[in-house]
Amino acid sequence: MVEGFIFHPGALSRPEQEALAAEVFVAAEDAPFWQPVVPGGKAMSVRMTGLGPLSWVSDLKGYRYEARHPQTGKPWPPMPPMLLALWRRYAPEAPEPDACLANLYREGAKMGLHQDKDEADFSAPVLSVSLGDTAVFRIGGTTRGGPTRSVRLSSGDVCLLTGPARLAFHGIDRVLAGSSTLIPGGGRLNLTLRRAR
Ligand code: MD3
Ligand code: FE
Repeated sequence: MVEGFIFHPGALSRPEQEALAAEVFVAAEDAPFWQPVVPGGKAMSVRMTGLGPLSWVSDLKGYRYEARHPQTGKPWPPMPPMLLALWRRYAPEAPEPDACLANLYREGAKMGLHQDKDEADFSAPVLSVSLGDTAVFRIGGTTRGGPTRSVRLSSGDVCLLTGPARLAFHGIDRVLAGSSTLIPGGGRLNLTLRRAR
């Protein structure tokens, strides 16, 4: 396993998972999940929204962080206090996150192997919270084509990406449909807290 991948399985209780998922779906009434297009022109299978001052967006022009929802033009809804509390608990030394990306995986959605390099400072960690169906997550090293490992991310698991793992190639090979009852309509919700700027 690449150094700096810190896995906290079962970090959130079922009631905490329910409260967090509910908070995100309420926020999504204002900032709907949308399907980003990558610069090559293909739509991603994952749907996304953001919470907090900034969130990641993609379109034909490229990838970047923005303060507004690309479809509504409105600022992203506020960062849920529960998420800030998790960041303070698992990354007490790090500066406060200014972005939360919410990835929604409905049936069949996946995410190809990539690096997260659109943030200004890679010394800040990324914190991920998995909710709903179990994902088959793949993580490698900092060069494409090297060895990778597969890790199952289940509802309530938290992982912190620090040090070399912060720039590791990673992706979601598949999501095990029906493995959790947490998400209304089924699927998986992944929340990543980041320091974008
Ligand atoms: C390793 N999300 O949003 S979470 C992403 O499950 C992303 O939706 C996946 O990759 C998901 O960019 C994986 C675990 C994760 C998140 C961010 C990372 C692993 C990471 C950033 C750097 C290295
Ligand atoms: Fe990523």
